[in-house]
Amino acid sequence: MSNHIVKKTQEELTALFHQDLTTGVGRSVKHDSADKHVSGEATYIDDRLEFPNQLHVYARMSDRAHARITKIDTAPCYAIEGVTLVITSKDVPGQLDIGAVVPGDPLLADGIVEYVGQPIIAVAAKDLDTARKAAMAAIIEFEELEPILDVEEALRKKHFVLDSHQHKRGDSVNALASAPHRLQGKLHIGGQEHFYLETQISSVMPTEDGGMIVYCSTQNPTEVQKLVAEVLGVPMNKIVIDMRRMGGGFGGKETQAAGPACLCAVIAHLTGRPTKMRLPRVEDMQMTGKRHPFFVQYDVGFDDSGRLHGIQMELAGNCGYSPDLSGSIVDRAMFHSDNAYYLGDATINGHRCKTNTASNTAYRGFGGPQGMVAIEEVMDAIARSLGKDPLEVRKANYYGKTERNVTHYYQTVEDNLLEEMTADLEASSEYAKRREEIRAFNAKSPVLKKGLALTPVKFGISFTATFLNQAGALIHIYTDGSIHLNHGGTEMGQGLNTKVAQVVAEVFQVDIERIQITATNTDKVPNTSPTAASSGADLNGKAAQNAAEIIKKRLIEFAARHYKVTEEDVEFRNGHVRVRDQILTFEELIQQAYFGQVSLSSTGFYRTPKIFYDRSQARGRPFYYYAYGAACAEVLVDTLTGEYKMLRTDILHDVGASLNPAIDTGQVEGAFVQGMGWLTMEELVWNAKGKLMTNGPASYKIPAVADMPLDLRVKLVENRKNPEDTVFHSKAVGEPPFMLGIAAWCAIKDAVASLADYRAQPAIDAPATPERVLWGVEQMKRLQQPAKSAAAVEVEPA
Ligand code: MTE
Ligand code: QUE
Ligand code: MOS
Repeated sequence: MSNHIVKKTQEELTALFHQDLTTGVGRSVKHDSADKHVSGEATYIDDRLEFPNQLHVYARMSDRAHARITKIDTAPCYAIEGVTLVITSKDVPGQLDIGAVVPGDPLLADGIVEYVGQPIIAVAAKDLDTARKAAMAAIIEFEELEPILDVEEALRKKHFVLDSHQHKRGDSVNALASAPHRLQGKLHIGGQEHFYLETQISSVMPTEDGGMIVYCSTQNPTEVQKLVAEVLGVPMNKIVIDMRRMGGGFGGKETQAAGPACLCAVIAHLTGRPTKMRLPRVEDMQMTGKRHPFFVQYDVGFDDSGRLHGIQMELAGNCGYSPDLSGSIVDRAMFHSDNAYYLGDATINGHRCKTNTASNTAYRGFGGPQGMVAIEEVMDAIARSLGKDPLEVRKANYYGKTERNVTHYYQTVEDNLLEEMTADLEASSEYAKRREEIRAFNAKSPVLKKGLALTPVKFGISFTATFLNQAGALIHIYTDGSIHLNHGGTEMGQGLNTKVAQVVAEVFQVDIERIQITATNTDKVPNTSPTAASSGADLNGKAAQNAAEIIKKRLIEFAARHYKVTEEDVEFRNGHVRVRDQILTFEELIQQAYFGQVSLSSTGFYRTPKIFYDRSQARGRPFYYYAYGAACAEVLVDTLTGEYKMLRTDILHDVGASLNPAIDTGQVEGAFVQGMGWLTMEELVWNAKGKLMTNGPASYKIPAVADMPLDLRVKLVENRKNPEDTVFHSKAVGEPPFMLGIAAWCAIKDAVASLADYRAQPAIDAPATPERVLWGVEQMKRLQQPAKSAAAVEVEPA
C-alpha cells in the first residue's frame, strides 16, 4: 500500500486546488519545535552526542575588579589527573582581542584584569569537574588597582569606554528658561540578567586543512566565525559555524557567545581534539554582560497642559569595562528618549561610562527601554506637579499626525497609530471608570493602595548601523518536491524559523510540512547580520521570499514553455499548480522541471530600503518604520511592606499584518512579563569589591508564574497592514512589547503617589522592589506639603 500511489482524478485535484492553504502567512501555525520543546527532544548543543576524545573547557575567573596580574603559575593544574592543557593569553595563536565592533575584550586577561569574573586562564580536561578543579589550583597573584564601580563616579570623572554623543533640535536652553513650568530630576535604572535557560555554550570539532566546525549557541554566527578565524590567525573560509537553536538569547548571545567558542577553538587547534565549553549558571552570570544600568538626569520645561516646550537629558549608560555594543546601545537609548512624545526643543546627551564590571551588552530593546523609562518618569513627574492624570499629560504630548510629528533626530513619524490605540485601550480596559473606582478604594483603604497606569510604546525598527539591515537565504527543492530552507537568522525561541517557513509556504503555495527547517550555517548563507533589533523575520523573511520567488519564476517559465501556454496560465495554489485548465501536483511540476533541466535551487537577498542616517549630524531616517503598543496595568500595593501584586494588565499591540498571530501573541506576553520583571523585581547587587552577589536563581528573582498579572488580556491590533513594503506587510514583534512592562512600574508609582493625593512623585528607582516601594511610601508619608515632589525639584520660571 505504501508505495502504491493512487492517482487523483482531475476533479479531485481541482477541488484541492481551490481550497485555501492553511499553513501560509497570517496563520497560527505552531512553532516548528513546539512538540520537541515539550517532549525534550529538541537538540541543544549540550544534547549533541559527545565526540570521542572530547575535552571540556573551564575558565578561571578573576576575583579582583581591577588589578595587575603579577604571576600566573599553571604547574599545579597539571598535577591533577585528567588535565590536558592550560592556556593563558600568551597561548592564543592569532589575535587576542574579540571586541565585536571596536577592540577592548581580550579573550583571556592580558596582564591586567578589569572585572570580577574576567577569564584569566582556560583549562582543558577530561570532564568539567576536573577542569574546574585544575583551574582553581593555578596560582595567580595580583597587585590591586583602584576600581570604579559606580556609574555616577565614572560620569563625574568622564571615565568612558567611547565618546559621548548628542542629539539636538532647537534651543533647549531658551525653551527651558521661557517655559511656564520647569522640573529637574534624576533616576537610576537597573540592569538585567538575560537568564536564558541555556547558558553560553560552544563545541568545536577540528577538521581538515586546519579547519573547524563550531557548534555555538549564538545570535551572530558570522561574528563568531570571524572571531574564531582571528584568534586562530586563519582565514574565515576555514571556519564553519552551525547553530540549530538557542535556549534563549535575548541579546545576551549577540556578542558574548564568542568567548567560549574562541576558547574551544584555540584549545582544539593546540591539541587537535574536539572541545566543549558550557558555562555553569554562576559563571555565566559573573562572566557575561547584562542590560546596561542607566543614570538619568533631566531638566524639562512645560506648560499648564503638561505639554513639553523643551528638555535636556543626560543619559549615562553603565557599560562595564569595555565598549562591546555600547556605542549603538546608548544611541538607541537616545533615539527612544522621546518614546511617543514630541519633545519640543531637545538636547539629549548620551554617555558610555566605564566601570569595573562585566561588559554590558545587547538585551531586548537594546537601550531603547532605558530611554523610554526616562521620559515616562518625566511624564509622571509633570502630571504630579500639575495635579493631572498622567495619561492626560501623555496624550497631550503624543506625536501629531501632520504637525509635531518630527523626532529630535529629524525622522518624520508616519502612520502613528497611538491616538487610536490609546482610545481603544482606554475603552476596552475601562480606564476612566477604574480610575474613579481606584480613587474611591484608596480613600477608604489605609494600608492597601491600588495604582493604575496606561503607557504607550513606539519603537524604531531597523539596525541603526544601517549596513546591518541586510539578509540572505538559500532554498533547494529536491526532485521529490520536498523543500530545504536555510537563512541567515537564528532561532532562539521567538519562532523565526516557523515564520520564514510560512513565507516560503505562501510563495510556493505548499504545506509547511513540505519545508525542512535547517540549522543556521555560515557555509550556506554567508556574511549574516546578528539576529537582533527585532529584524529577524523582516530581513530573513524577505530574503527567503526573494529566493522562493526566483525559483517560482523559473518554474512558471518552464511550465509555460513545456505546456505551450502563457505565464499567466500558470497558477500555484494549495499544493497544486494550474496550467491553463489542467491541475498538477506541486511534485509533478518539480519532477518535470528537473527533467527539463531547470535549476531548483536559489539564494535570496534583501536590504531594507529608504533608511539612512548621518551620525555626525545626528539626522536621518534610521528606522524603516515604528511598531506601536500600549498597556494598562493595575497593581495592589501593601504600604506596610512595600509588596505588591499585579492585578490586571490590558495590552493592545501593533504587529501590522501578523505573520503568525499565535507566535506574535506569545512574544507580546513574554516580552511584557520580561519587561515587568526588569522594572519591578530583577535586582542586580554587587558587593563593595565589585563581585556580583546575585549570581544565581536563589538570589536573582525573575518573574515566575505567581508574579503574572492575575488577569492578562493581550490583543493584537487587527486589520492593520504595515504601510511600508515589509514581508507581507507584517511588523517586527520581538522587542517592542518589552517596553509595555513600563506600565507596571508606573502603576506602582501611581499607587504610592496616592498617599500624597497624587501631588508628589515618589522617587522610586527601577527596579521597584518592595524595599524601594517602601522607601517611596516613607517619602510620601514624610511630605508635609503634598505639592512638593520627592523625585523632581521644581524650578522657578525665569
Ligand atoms: N523570544 C524568545 N523566546 N527568546 C529570545 O531569546 N529574543 C528577543 C526577541 N524574542 C528572544 C525572543 C530579542 S532580544 C530579539 S532582538 C528578537 O526576539 C530577535 O528575533 P526576531 O528578530 O526574529 O524577532
Ligand atoms: C539595534 C541593534 C544593534 C545595532 C543597532 C541597533 C545590534 C548590533 C549593532 C552593531 C553596530 C555596529 C557594528 C556591529 C553591530 O547595532 O544588535 O557589528 O559594527 O549588533 O539599532 O540591535
Ligand atoms: Mo535583541 S537585544 O536585538 O538581540
